[in-house]
Amino acid sequence: MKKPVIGFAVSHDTENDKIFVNSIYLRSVRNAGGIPMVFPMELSEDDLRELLDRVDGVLFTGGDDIHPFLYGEETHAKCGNISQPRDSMEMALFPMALETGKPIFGICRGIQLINTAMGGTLYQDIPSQFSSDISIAHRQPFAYKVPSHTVDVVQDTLLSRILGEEVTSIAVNSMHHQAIKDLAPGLEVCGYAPDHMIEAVYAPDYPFLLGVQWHPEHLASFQPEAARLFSAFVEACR
Ligand SMILES: [Mn+2]
Repeated sequence: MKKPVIGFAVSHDTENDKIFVNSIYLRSVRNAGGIPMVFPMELSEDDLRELLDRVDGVLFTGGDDIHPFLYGEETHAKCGNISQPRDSMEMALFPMALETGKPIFGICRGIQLINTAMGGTLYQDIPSQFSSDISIAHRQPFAYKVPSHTVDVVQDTLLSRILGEEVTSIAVNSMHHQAIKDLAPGLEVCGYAPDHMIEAVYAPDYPFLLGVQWHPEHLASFQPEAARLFSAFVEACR
């Protein structure tokens, strides 16, 4: 059987003007049966469309913050670094991919990109903008491969179908200082942290569109739930 090719929207090291992707993302897709292909930035719309034609699905990876102008806000004092070339490439790629109906998977910044591109907003800095009775470390103080908080899986959603309806909670890692504030129209929540932070979203009216706020690529080699996210995505790309 032909293997699905997955197009990767990757990071931009703005200081040295280099693009890069953590190999563990590529490994997770390879282990799930896909062939990863890295998309460059600064492409014309026509070239981006050409490239999109040649892949079976798109994965938006983690990375720097998204420019707050893209969701109609001024830059908060605690907002982090942004990359205009990355932002414009992804903001052009996302609606294009959506038009094709091809599977879309967003991880960390990826879920935030999906929400922004569909018209939602973000907390620019969780510690100063989000409060809850329960204290959850969304920027965990230990290694990525060690889960740090749980996510409640909303039943009868894409996430619950991927994990199996018997799975009501999963342990995830957490390395984000931004998160979804106002959910975009067309998206629904399929996972919440115990402090009610949105940790996973999907689009009920789209074949396969999943965003997760954690980093399953660091868990997929030993946690079946994390591996299942990649295999479900790659399967959807077949
Ligand atoms: Mn989190």
